[in-house]
Amino acid sequence: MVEASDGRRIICHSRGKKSQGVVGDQVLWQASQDEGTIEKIETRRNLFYRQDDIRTKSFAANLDQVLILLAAEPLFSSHQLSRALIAAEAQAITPLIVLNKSDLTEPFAHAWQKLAPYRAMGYQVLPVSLRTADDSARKTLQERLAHKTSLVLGPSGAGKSTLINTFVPGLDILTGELSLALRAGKHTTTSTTWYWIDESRTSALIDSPGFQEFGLRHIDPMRLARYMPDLAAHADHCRFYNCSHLHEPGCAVIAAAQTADAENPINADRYRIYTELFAELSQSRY
Ligand SMILES: Nc1nc2c(ncn2[C@@H]2O[C@H](COP(=O)(O)OP(=O)(O)O)[C@@H](O)[C@H]2O)c(=O)[nH]1
Ligand SMILES: [Mg+2]
Ligand SMILES: [Zn+2]
Repeated sequence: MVEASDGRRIICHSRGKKSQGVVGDQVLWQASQDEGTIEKIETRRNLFYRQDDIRTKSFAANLDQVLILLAAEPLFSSHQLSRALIAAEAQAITPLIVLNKSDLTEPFAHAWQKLAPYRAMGYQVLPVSLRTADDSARKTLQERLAHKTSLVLGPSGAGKSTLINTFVPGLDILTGELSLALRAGKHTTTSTTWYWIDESRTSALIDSPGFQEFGLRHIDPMRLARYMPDLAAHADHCRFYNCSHLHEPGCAVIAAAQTADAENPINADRYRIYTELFAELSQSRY
């Protein structure tokens, strides 16, 4: 689907057999009766994708930020969150973490605390309650989305559909569809959709499934630490320039992970995530 400069949307076919275009691409296209042909895909500013053992799955191109939507309930996984953050860092795309369901007081306090290491390593975390009238938080979020293209990622039940409904006037997509889909034994949607959230069409949200299996096979394990800001802050001080931060003597990352009260400590959970990912990414290299 191509959107023309006047806002019309046209079904377009690619020249080759396989479609190379992804959501967010800028293309040159040519009309042919009521449909069209994609002639050229312009050079991408960035491409956000995941990769498992067999395939590469592109989420979207030309992004300004990745909005990682988490919720107080169901409680998010730090491992999954870290994977998404690493993928964003690897493409130099700014992540924005949004923690939804602040109306659920106790679970929210717990989730907020669980995000403390992420705030300490420099990530912004915005608290919101998308379902209730939480106008100031919503306004802050709206400001952060203005004049940007944001890819929305998050586990099922976090409130992605609610977010889109909140910001897209007149839209009413199904929320809470996970439980329904599971009951019917169906898979949830696999398509990626672009939504303008303002009339001037300068701010967009991209809704995309795929947070659950976030393959990072494209990342060299020896570069992993530099995509984890809490580890990266120490990695320059290791004795060896090619330190894996797993067992080397004089490793500043291990030292920081072992010192609970250091100025920039590495949370035990995060170091464990690092070692798990390092093992996973080393294994899958040929
Ligand atoms: N308590 C509470 N529930 C919410 C909030 N936002 C969304 N929900 C509910 O959480 C469930 C999952 O939301 P949905 O938007 O479908 O999540 P998705 O799976 O990420 O698309 C739905 O029942 C929503 O009504 C919120 O701010 N507070
Ligand atoms: Mg949904
Ligand atoms: Zn080291």
